[in-house]
Amino acid sequence: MDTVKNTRATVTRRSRPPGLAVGFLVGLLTTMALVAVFYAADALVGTPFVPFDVLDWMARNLPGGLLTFGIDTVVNTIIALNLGETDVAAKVAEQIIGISGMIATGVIASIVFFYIKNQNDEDSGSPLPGVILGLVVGVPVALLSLSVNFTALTGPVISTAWIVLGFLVWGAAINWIYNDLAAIPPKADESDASAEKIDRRNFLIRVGGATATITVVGAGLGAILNNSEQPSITSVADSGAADSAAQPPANLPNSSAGVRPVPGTRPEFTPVSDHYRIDISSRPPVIDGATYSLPVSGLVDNPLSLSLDDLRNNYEPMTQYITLACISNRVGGDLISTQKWTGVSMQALLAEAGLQENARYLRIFGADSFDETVDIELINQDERIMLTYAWDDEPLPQRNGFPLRIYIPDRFGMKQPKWITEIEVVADYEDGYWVRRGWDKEAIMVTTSVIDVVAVDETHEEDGTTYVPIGGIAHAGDRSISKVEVKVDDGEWMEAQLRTPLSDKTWVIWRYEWPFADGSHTFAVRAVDGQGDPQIETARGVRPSGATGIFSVRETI
Ligand SMILES: Nc1nc2c(c(=O)[nH]1)N[C@H]1C(S)=C(S)[C@@H](COP(=O)(O)O)O[C@H]1N2
Ligand SMILES: [Mo]
Repeated sequence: MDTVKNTRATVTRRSRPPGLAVGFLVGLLTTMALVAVFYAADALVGTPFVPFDVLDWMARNLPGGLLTFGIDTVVNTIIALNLGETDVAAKVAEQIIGISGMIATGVIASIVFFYIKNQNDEDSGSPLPGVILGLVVGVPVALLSLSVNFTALTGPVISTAWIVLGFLVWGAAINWIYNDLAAIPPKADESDASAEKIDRRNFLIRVGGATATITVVGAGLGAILNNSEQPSITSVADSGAADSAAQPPANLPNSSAGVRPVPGTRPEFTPVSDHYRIDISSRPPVIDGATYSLPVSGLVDNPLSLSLDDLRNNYEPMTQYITLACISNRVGGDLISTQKWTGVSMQALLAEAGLQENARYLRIFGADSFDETVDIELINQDERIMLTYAWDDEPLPQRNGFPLRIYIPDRFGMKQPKWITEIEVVADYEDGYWVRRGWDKEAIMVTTSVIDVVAVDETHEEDGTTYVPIGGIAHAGDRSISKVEVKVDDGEWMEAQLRTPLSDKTWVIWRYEWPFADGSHTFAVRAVDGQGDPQIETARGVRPSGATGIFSVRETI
């Protein structure tokens, strides 16, 4: 046995070692196969899908600025390429980044491995270097997955073992491929030099075929399983809400409002399934509502443990029409939606828990390791702050925070945790998840207005003039909207009509009848909030306090 190995080693030394380009190729092929196997196993039995964990770990641990830069780049690309809704496309893009990141890691590790093996010609073809490669990459990745993954169905031991095993096989395969490549016997004369090349090439083609088969079968299997599972996941989560989603509720509080939305304006009430979704994880947490209970602990006289039924039955329900927006929403962006929220006033909950004298803040934790801090003073002043359990009279959808999320008027979404698992009453302030990453501590909603449509199909005549209705929304947190004005080209700012909104916390639908003139025009809009403060006209990016600036659109009519 020893003799054989030595012979191979001797041969290896004399042969030209496989180049780093081959290391690249082998890394690419084997890592893609590994990703596919992880993907299929995830779909099959719910083991962690490593690339998403790596991404989620990066999201939580990279400096906030860097991460935001990454997200911004993705969102910019989506907007530039018109790839559809920002939230959906951003999630897909994040997942692609995660998968590419894992493949890049595997490729780099493989190149380094080829390099080290090439330097070290005493190597005997033993499996040990492959094991080392697998452990060096696999163990850190397994630990990282352990620290962020909360959606795997397998427990920590099996999950970790599975990831390490996957990387061990991957490392062993790279090592084996290297050794076989290096051992392909050199031929003495010139004409055979090309024969060697062909041998190696043939070998690589076989390796390529094998890994490609694993990749395609794994990815295909995973995709089929995931697709067939999708409906059951959403039906558990949305539990019937989807049915009512297509139609807005019949009895909206402003159904008698005189000013009608211009056709083409976004729906005044966002169907539940169309509500935007932004959160820090590749996959939203899944929480079992039947066994769920919410601990309210810390500086309280009566620590609480509240089931969903407790919240629904033992407290006065409170319903509010609310427009929620993400602080990352651009001027005119789609990360803003309007829903009917139902829950329990935080004032009632805190009264029941009995605050101790030094109680100042609530630390609120989400199942995805998200957290925020709410000032108790703010709650004392504002009974509208509520623990929300329903949207549109149905349990919260899974992706929007089932079973519980908080509502805080006038604040961007980043201040309002979803999937709440714990509320702790504390004495000292602590920055929340996005605040620690450089975003605004208060995150007060910025006054904004948008043109949704210049309705050239809806013209009407009056006294010989043709009017084109222009429509859109304006929003200012809970400050309501007192005025919207539209400007065409270099004309005057002209006042639009305001439709009675669903509530003083929702956006306002507006319309303006524009005396038609053909050609190419620029339409702009601006709003004033209910306190008389005009929206900020200076263009400013989303970070750290939300985007400002005038929305405008150019149209040729
Ligand atoms: N637990 C948790 N809560 C969260 C987040 C999150 O990532 N995790 N994201 C926040 C942000 S940034 C926004 S904009 C809103 C979005 O709520 P939605 O997805 O229901 O629209 O949730 C907030 N609450
Ligand atoms: Mo957000």
